Amino acid sequence: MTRRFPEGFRWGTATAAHQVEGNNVNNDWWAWELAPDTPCVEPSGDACDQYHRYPADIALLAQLGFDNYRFSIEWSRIEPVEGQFSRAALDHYRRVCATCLEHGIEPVVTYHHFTSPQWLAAQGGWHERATIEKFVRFSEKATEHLGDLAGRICTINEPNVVAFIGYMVGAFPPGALGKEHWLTAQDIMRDAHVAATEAIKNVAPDVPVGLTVSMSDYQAVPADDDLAVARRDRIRFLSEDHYLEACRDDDFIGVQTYSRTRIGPEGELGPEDGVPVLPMGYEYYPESLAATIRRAWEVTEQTPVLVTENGIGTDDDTQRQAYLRAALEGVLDCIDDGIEVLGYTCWSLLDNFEWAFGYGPRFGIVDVDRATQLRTPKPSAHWLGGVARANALDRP
Ligand code: GCO
Repeated sequence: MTRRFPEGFRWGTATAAHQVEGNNVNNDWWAWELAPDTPCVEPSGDACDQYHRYPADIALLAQLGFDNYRFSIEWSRIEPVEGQFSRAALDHYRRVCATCLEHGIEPVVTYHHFTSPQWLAAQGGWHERATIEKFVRFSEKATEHLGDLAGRICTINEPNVVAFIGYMVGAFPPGALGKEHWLTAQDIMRDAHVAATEAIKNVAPDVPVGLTVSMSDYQAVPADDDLAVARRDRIRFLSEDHYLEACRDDDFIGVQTYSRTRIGPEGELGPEDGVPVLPMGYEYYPESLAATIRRAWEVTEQTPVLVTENGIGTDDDTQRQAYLRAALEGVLDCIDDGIEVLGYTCWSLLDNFEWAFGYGPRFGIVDVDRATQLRTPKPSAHWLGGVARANALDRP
């Protein structure tokens, strides 16, 4: 049996500047990786050297069968010193967009994916309200330069992760500063998204603009326990709805999902016995994608959904393919139920720098040899590219 995706459904993969470009020496993450007391296992170094190798990566993506590429532009390269914009860096990203278009690929450009210029971090970063106007100014500049080539723009990637993992957990910069700073950063990032969207629209009214949110299938355990349900709803509000509710008028909402989170009356429960656990520490749970698409659609009051990230970090590519297949079955179920899903983006094109985890977890559908930078598509890349080309999922 074959299940078809709607006509015009987009198929892509995603990467982020700092995870693939290499030598982003001017941002807060570079400093964080090299600082002595952070949980980072290794520095990003050359990463995948994509700053130089993007033409071959984009050609490979097209050859595999995809028509979307989600990547981010590096603020610290474009504005290395406050107020000084690098024409050369902007031209670089213009060439990246142009190369995508030459290969029939729509560029989906993210303006902020976890990294901020060191000068911004020194001024307080995302817990300072003044950051909003700086991000707006950067967004305007970027859009003036790239807006005519961008197919779609994502303002901020996973603000909920930047705020929580940065300010509460302390695994991301600036390091744990406590609850008050976390909640302040949440508000500022949400407001920055709203302000940047308006600024981008003023420059490029026709380019769809949205936010990407890290989502989890939050489950109360037991499902009918009032305390567990209340706890789950509170966590879900703080980490997801806070943003989703601000995206009701957006052109799309970017859903990024990897697993589920089980919440009991006392708090988070961790993996269930018998469910495989991935190297990232969470469960193999492909059903989470459909659950989060449904929630995003509901909470945003029907903002069209673009899956902007989904996948797993694993050394077992057969497991990855099974995960992607199951997740895509869920996407089809959502579409059957009338939810507008615009496309699917796999995280990631390349094995890359997984933040504090370093190069251990392998999310790529393309293997990267760390010594030679040689790219080798894994079987899952050929398989997913084939699904993209057919715009359909064959059931074995
Ligand atoms: C994310 C991130 C990626 C991660 C991916 C895998 O937005 O969380 O966008 O940078 O690498 O999620 O953990």
